[in-house]
Amino acid sequence: MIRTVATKPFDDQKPGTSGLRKKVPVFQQPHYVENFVQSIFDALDGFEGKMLVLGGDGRFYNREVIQKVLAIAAANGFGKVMVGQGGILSTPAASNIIRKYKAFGGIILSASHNPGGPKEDFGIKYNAENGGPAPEKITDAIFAKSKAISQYRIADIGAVDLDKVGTVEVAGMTVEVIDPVKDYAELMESLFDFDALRALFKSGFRMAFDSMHAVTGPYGKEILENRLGAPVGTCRNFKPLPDFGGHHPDPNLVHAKKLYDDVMSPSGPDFGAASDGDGDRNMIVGKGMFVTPSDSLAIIAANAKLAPGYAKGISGVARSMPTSAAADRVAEKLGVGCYETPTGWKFFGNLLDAGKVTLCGEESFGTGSSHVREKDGLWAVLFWLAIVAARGESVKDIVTKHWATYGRNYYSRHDYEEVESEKANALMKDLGAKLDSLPGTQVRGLTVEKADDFSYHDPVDGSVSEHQGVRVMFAGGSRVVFRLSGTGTSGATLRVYMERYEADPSKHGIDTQEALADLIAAADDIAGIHSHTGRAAPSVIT
Ligand code: VG1
Ligand code: CO
Repeated sequence: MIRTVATKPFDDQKPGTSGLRKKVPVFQQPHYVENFVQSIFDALDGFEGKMLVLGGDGRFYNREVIQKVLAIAAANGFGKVMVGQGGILSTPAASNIIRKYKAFGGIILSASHNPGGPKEDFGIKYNAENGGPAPEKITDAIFAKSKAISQYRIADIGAVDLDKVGTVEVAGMTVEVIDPVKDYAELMESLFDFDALRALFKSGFRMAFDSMHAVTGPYGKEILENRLGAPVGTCRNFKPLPDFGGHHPDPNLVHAKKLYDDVMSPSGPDFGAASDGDGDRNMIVGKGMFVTPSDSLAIIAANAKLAPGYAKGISGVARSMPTSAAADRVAEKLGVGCYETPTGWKFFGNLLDAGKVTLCGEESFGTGSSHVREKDGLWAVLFWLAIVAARGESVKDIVTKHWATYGRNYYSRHDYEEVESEKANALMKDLGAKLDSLPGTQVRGLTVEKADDFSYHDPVDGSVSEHQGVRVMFAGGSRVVFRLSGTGTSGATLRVYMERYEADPSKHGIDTQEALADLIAAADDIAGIHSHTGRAAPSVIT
């Protein structure tokens, strides 16, 4: 039976950088999930009888919301929903399923790298038929619908058994429960030379892959240990848990510190990698060398031909604005296009669809390619393994040689988390007001050349996205970028990104924070971080 339920709008259902993210208790309010899911469907046209892909990162409340989405999709006239077994699909796997089986779109349940649990974070995101996060046009329409909603449609379908692979009919709609790993593993096998990777592990190469108790556990086990023959034990924390074992499933030097320390220890593995809650981020560590995500993009671009899926070369590279310009130098040398987009993977979709770029990356541990329309953690790990296998060199050698060829972009991001929203907004407002007066001034010995608020003109559809971050550029190519996070769920997070280019190889061994000390000080002088927020130091440095 299909019911129409009267409801009232919530005023806070505006999707952020990557979908709607809130604390679990917010989602648990009566009608909250139903309103948002109905608003998604209300913003779309022509899905009658078509297929929806559905899955999540397995965090707390995942199963409940899967059941709700199934019931609302049935009532709204979808013909079929393909759902990952146990309600599980990593974000890149979901993107692949949407593309491979030509679905109308997909709903991904995740708050990515944010903690999970009854009092922690949850999220809902809509991806379009290209497999990528809905563009702003759609997310704006969803928000508009959510502010005007008066009813939703839901079918009484009872609980669908999510644990049994197979097909069932509910309220005139087909639900197919699929193996969440199989299609993704096949895709990886089509891009990389698995024989070469098997040989690498056979030769005694040792790695550790930390899934941080999040969604990539089963993917890592199947691909690395089962298919590539990496020793059992290569995959750590591989059992997805609803609360990620109480940790932040965020692969960086703070939250994956143990992995980093293990790889750095002389008796530890040669190579370490980690992924986040929903499997789209990656961290790469070699012995004696942490690879910054910005460098990772550049190095993958420079070595792309070493993987069979990219043997013909790449058409171009795109990076988010705050990401370092390391990839730009590679694109220039290769003679391919290079694009700078706002933060968030949704801005890469048009460039990928138009064939303008093959590789994309963000400083926030996100790397990906045209194989799907999301960033892809395990893909990046396999790419690094492929490069190591083909070159027969260590990660450290690969990175230092890259710097010697292209120069090094020293890079760091400082996050000030859970700042009171009014204080963060005041900081950005004051900063915006002084932009015009900055060029020509001196700060800590640096001359400001240009200062602006980044706006993006999409070269494919002509759309414009404004206020995407304040950039202060200095003579010599250094810069500082300021923006507020669009994924946080409490207070505001100020992100400050610093970058300095160094061409001279004899100066490539400096500690990053030291190399950027003048820029770090200049950022505070310019934006008054300390005086506005009362914070003497960032909460997270990556
Ligand atoms: C952050 C990152 C951004 C990334 C986004 C989603 O956004 O900075 O680069 O695309 O998270 O990543 P923000 O607005 O908080 O800076 V994920 O792995 O959460 O899907
Ligand atoms: Co993520």
